Amino acid sequence: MSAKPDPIDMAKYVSALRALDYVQDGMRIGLGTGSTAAWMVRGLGERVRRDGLRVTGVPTSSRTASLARECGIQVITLEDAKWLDLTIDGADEFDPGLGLIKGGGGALLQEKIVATASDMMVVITDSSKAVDTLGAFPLPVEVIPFGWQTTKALIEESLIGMDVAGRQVTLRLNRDAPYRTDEGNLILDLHLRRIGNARQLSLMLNQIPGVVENGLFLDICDVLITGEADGGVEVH
Ligand code: ABF
Repeated sequence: MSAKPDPIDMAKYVSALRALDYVQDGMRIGLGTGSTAAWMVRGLGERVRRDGLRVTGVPTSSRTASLARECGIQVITLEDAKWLDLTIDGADEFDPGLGLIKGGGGALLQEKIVATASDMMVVITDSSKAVDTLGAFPLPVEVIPFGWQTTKALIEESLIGMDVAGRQVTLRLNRDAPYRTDEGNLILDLHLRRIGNARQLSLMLNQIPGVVENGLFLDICDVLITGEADGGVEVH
């Protein structure tokens, strides 16, 4: 791979390259979003170009689709693929049970659809994102624009009965406009600090009218790879 990472990115780079060991010729692969996943896409492109690896990629965001095409990876839709052999994606936070918080990059909906439509999910990250209990990273929740303030109020109300350490909910903004996902939806960030029962919270959130999906990925990650700035990697 032509570009080499600076020391800060080294941990992401080595975890991304280690994940490519799971790629086999002919695979249909879910391509994640974020800076760690971007290293994976570049590395995969290198193997397509240099080794003639024959794979197809289903991107989890428009940003990843553009990068994959630039890297010479054949991009197809999830409808074309029907099912995926492998998804490789990043994460914002992970716990000892491989529970994840994802969505910091605003692509949680497509990421969860793609990861769930895969035989295997490999998550690439670094040890700085390890927590004993999920929640330090604000939990992204995707909501439709219609009535979003009512949806926000319903979420705040439902958090009162939940085992969480914080209950602030904020609208994710990018400069002067609300953040829009590829589907044109909005992202609310839940500043919970500690999530005592992630499964219960996930089920509760997705019952609220207007909520499309939340960034808790539970029982989806099969293998988690953490990279270190010194070039070491650990497979969990
Ligand atoms: C993506 O990877 C998002 O779900 C998550 O926010 C992001 C992590 O980004 P990075 O790899 O840049 O830390 O899958």
